[in-house]
Amino acid sequence: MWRLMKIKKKVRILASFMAVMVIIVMISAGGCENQEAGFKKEYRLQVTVGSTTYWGMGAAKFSELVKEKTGGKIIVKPYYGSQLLKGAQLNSSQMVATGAIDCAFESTINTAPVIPEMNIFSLPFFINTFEKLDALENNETGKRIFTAMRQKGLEPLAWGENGFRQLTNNRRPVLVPDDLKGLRIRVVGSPIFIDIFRQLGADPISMNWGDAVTAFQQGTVDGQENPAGILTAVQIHQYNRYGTFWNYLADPLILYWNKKEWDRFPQDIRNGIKEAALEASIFEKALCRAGLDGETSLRILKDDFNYDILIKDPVGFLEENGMEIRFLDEQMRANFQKAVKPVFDKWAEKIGRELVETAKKEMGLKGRTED
Ligand code: X2X
Repeated sequence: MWRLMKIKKKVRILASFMAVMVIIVMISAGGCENQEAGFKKEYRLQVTVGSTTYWGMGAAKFSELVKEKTGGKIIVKPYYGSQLLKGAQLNSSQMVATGAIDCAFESTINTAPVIPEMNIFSLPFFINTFEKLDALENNETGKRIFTAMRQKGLEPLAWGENGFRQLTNNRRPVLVPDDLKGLRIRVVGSPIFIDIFRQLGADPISMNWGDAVTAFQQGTVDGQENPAGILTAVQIHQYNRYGTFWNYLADPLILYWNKKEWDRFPQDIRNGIKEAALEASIFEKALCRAGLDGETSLRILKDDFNYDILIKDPVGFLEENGMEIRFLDEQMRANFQKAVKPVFDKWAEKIGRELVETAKKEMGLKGRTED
């Protein structure tokens, strides 16, 4: 009798142990994979900046559209503020290339460590209008960059935009190169940025974006350079009074995916994600250009996305908040261009003269030189 009870107890313990094991196996299977087709429960999207920036809003749009266009099979979750990289934005492309992160909505500046060709957008005083930028993205220059990405394990899906980068500071108006002398300017830790600002006589301080915002707040730098959409989102007028809108270089974004993972997706899933990327990037670009390209982007937002953007005139917004914004005319731009020419030449060499020449042709600069 005693023996029988002992056996029954053992069986009960064993049965509950097995039940727990079955539950654990079921949870972990459901937790990692969408069982039906072997998809992950979530694909992680690296985003450098916060969710309230246009760039961040573009990431959210992409996530929403991917879910819709893949019938809920693929869930992309944006991780803002470079959380997945503990702030180290320049590691982004390497992490996606190795598959540690699935995908990114990333600046060409932050992707340049893996794809040096992307420095073409950071050549100082080279690309300065939306038309020229579009011409590069949509032609041979853009194709060559996409090919280089595939060779390094990154599948490009669509061009987005951060915008033309503008200078702000809390010391004085910057209208000629000499005005930059001695100014402590926060820049991204990408070497071309250090070169440009050193050449212009400033004191460039490289730091990640997360630290940069703290540096503005604490006044440990005199200024920074970023596009209008970031400046309004971060309320730069609270820290910097002077703005120089000089379109000194372009900062496109690219939505990209780890190539190995991308190649394993079935065709219908790839089509769905690609469509989502193209649509989200049209929306995101229009947010970044709104009020800076006449009526064009404001109309796209209203007519195609039924979206009423809050800040319809970013320059006016910064001025209303106390900033003094200056635009550089052709002659003033030419002065900076001349001052920074050694850096242009050094980096044109690194990028590859041929690609730079292709870009010049595509921008209609044929027969003219940059200096
Ligand atoms: O760090 C910056 O300045 C930012 C947010 O613009 C980029 O990621 C390039």
